[in-house]
Amino acid sequence: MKRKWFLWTAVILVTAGLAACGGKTSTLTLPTPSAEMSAPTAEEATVNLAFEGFKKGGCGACHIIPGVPGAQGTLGPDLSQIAEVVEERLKSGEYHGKANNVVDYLRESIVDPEAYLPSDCNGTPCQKGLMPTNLSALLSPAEIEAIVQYLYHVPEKVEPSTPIEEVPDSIASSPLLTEDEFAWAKQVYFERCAGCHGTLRKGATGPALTPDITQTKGTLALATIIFNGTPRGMPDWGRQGFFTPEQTEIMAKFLQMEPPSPPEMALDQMKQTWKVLVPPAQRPSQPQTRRDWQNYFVVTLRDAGQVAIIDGDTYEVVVKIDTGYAVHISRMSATGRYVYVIGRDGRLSMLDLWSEIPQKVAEVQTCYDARSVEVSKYKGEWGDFTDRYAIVGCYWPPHFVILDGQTLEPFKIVSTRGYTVDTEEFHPEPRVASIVASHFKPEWIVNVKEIGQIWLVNYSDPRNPTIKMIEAARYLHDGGWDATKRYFLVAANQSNKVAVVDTLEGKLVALVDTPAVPHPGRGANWVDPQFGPVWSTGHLGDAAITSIGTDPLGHPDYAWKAVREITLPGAGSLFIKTHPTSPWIWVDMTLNSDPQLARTICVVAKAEPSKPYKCWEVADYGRATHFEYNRQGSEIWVSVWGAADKPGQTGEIVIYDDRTLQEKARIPDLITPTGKFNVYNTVNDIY
Ligand code: DHE
Repeated sequence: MKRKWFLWTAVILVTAGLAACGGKTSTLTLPTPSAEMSAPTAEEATVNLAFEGFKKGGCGACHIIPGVPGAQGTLGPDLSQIAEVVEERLKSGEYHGKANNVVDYLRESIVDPEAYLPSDCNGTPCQKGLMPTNLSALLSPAEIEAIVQYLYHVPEKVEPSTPIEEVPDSIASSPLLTEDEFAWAKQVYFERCAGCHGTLRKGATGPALTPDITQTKGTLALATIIFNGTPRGMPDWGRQGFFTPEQTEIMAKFLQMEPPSPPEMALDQMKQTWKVLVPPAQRPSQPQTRRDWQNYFVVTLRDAGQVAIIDGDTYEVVVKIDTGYAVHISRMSATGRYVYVIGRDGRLSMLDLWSEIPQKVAEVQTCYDARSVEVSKYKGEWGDFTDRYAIVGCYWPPHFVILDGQTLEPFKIVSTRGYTVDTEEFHPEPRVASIVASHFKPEWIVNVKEIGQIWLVNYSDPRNPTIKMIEAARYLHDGGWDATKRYFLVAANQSNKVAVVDTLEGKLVALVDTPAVPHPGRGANWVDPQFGPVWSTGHLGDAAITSIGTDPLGHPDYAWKAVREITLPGAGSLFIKTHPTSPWIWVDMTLNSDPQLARTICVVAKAEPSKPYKCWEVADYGRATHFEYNRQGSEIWVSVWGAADKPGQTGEIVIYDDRTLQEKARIPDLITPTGKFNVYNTVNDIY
């Protein structure tokens, strides 16, 4: 494999701002293309050189730059009127770099992009580390000057006199990857990228990456984004050390090829993987442990392919159990006795917490890629379904599977392929996102991401389930109950909406507009001093917490409206949490591209919720992610998500006293802990 260091140095003009020279005084006129084959004028030469520079740097992948083919990126600021923006910024006194005028500012933003970080990059604060810092090595001085001149005089429409290629590499017609490279990229895409962009790359949490889109960006621009990440949640795979520059380039090329279609999975294939390790008759009839098993925390050790069961009273790791690749979540049976753990590889493990030492009692694989699992919880006039069934929601193949809750025998597959909510177009990959069990009926609320439908699946006759399909909005992802557990609120993340379903009436009650890419986890329920009961979510794409009124009877004016926005130091939030007895709301910024913000958490005081009360870094490495309370609601646990191959920095859990915010303990040396699920709180949907 050839080394190409240039890839990670590519240009993203994210921080372009500028200095005060008191307005544009130059008279340079940018040329339009000349039909004659004469030598280019000096102005045409500048434009040509600028275009070469933009192309080399892949600037258009992140910026809108008028006149530059394909420059429609929205990750960085729109550069259409950058000179004016910079001029204002210089006048306002906000700027504190070294430049004295607009031209110097533009140059500085390319050669020393971190000299000054503007406070507004497309609605979010500009992040350190996003704009590559070594562009001066990539671009010639003449190209930099040409870019500066171009941006200073940005024309409405201008084209170079020498046409530049819009599609850098026609990879689809002449593949540039070896078989080994292709196989590597296919596997790694599936493991790391498909979750957000879709197996068929049609986009969801992340944008679509089909060849018609990726080929216009080109290898360099794609590689830049893959290596450096974006402030809206795309991880910086290169900077984190997951991809070398060479691997980044391979992935960028792979993305310009047609996506390979993975295989389906039938019931008999699932059954071949099914194992009952301890049959129900051989399991204890009452808890064999003297520990408070309802205060166990089931902790995902993501890169170890394990979960750790940790005693919430003593902080001891009771046992680590092998589960599946990159375990995603765990959910408890209605009684709390069983834990169902789902891995990204679609492997479902069932653990029995009543054994003296918790142990795995059954396992099965129901798909190649999965994120969600839930159980039957209903007990009432339609029957007692506690601990009877489980359901796994798959990403690939796009289906859900119903299983026996005691043995994990799979017996029913339901495809989720169908038609999108807005355009009624067939979608080949509508993936199953969050699933919750209704408290009012024998029903699961199944969120079908790409088609934007919320399915109410009645499991009273699970081999012949009835399904009510509720139209919501595209890219349904994660969500949680309101405090009464009647309304389910789910993020339609790329639609920038939260959908609210009334599970008693079985209907959509609202689609609430929010800032970019809401990501609540299960959200946080609390009582706002001004607006009454609310449910809150953080956002991947915006530095905000949004609170939605949830009390249609007591506070009808605020119900199902976004009533409050709290500003955080940065975007990239994954999880938010509170407890009914807590004075605080806790929030992370896990996917912020600034490493310090990624390990910073904030608390907001419920009594004074206009801004965060306090923010702090929980460790000097890794990312802070996901919160969970102990059973009593007196402590909150936060994960430090480190790197499996860095001894001493693999990860840990930090435990805080929820009243004083003082750190109480650390559980060190865990391999990449992410989600933590307290048995009592998960069974009772406390958040
Ligand atoms: Fe998650 C919940 C999907 C990335 C940790 N995640 C969920 C749910 C879905 C989902 C659909 C809701 C399950 C439910 O409630 O039934 N997650 C996805 C993705 O598609 C995505 C964006 C990309 C991917 O490839 O997986 C993604 N998730 C992540 C992570 O990177 C996290 C931080 C670490 C990891 O596991 O890789 C992560 N997701 C979690 C956690 C929850 C979760 C801890 C449960 C939160 C809760 O409190 O219930």
